[in-house]
Amino acid sequence: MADPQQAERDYFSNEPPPKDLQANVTLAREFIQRHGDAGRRLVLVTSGGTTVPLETQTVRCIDNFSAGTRGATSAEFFLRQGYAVVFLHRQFSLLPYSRHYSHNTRSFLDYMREEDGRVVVDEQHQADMLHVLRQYTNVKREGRLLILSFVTITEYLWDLREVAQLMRPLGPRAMFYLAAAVSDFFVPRDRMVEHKIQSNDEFSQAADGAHGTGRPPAARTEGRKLVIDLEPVPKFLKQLVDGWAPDGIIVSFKLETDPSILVKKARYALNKYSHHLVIGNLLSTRKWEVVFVSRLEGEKWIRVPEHRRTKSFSGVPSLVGSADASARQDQSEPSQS
Ligand code: 9Z3
Repeated sequence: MADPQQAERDYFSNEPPPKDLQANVTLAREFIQRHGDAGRRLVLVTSGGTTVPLETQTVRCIDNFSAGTRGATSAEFFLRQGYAVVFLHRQFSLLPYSRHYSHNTRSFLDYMREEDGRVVVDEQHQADMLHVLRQYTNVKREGRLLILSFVTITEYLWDLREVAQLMRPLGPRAMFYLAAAVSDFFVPRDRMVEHKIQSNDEFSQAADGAHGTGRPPAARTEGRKLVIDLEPVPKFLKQLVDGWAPDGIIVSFKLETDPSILVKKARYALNKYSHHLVIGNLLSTRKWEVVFVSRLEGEKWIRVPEHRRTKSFSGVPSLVGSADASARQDQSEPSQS
């Protein structure tokens, strides 16, 4: 089996860092140091899906399912518990606090009206919005939320590695809560075509020799077919646990669609990476049941009782976490990013 450290070295030497990496590192370093010095617990919450671009000048990509609800909602709960949160999310996916008023079928403008030439919030939304606004303002005043974003799998992995290494000195005061839906397969840079893949042979780029490697591009047209031949993403969780932040508390998520393998796969991940907790969920029931798999407690299901599951705009029942305003807002199912 390939040496994971070698796989990491190869990955990061072949895949160029995102343009905003240095800016992100500068922000994260200041944030982590400030809260570390204040003795605060820090959590890196990842959220939303990573993409796999098929072309360097990207027109098409493969996406991973996630609206960012889990990550954005969890971030609010961590903030409420006093954590400082680095929120590494897919650009334009849900954000803590603003999620209550975005991504649903209602425009945020529908919460407002004009009164004497001024914008005011409708009476029926005053209490909920005030509640959310107060939490948001508090967090902002205390500078406890740092928002960073990614789009592609490579951007995600570069950001994750840098932030994890910055958090490493905090030891067990640093938590990693990996809710982002991460691509398992990708197109390596040296097998990526520059321009938009053509459906008409006449305009196709050379079918082999991507970047002069002599290897065929990973995504190409053959006749009238689009052939995509992806390579595995290195198992970054192993690197996180063993190298980037060995003393941190690491919580990973496992998303499946087949109920018969969910717990098996969660246990497998726990054994393989030896981290603290795997939270398993099924795509179709993720809003109201999850399974916690850990060495200390074994397997534990957490379910929202039937009577507290509500119908969302899309007709899909969703989780109502508690009686407060932020949880009530979970009733609105965001549209997919
Ligand atoms: C999850 O399982 C998240 O709970 C969801 C949340 C993506 C289902 P939404 O954002 O959905 O609320 O719409 N994330 C998947 C985590 C993942 O991809 N894990 C990888 C793996 O298990 C890497 S740790 O291999």
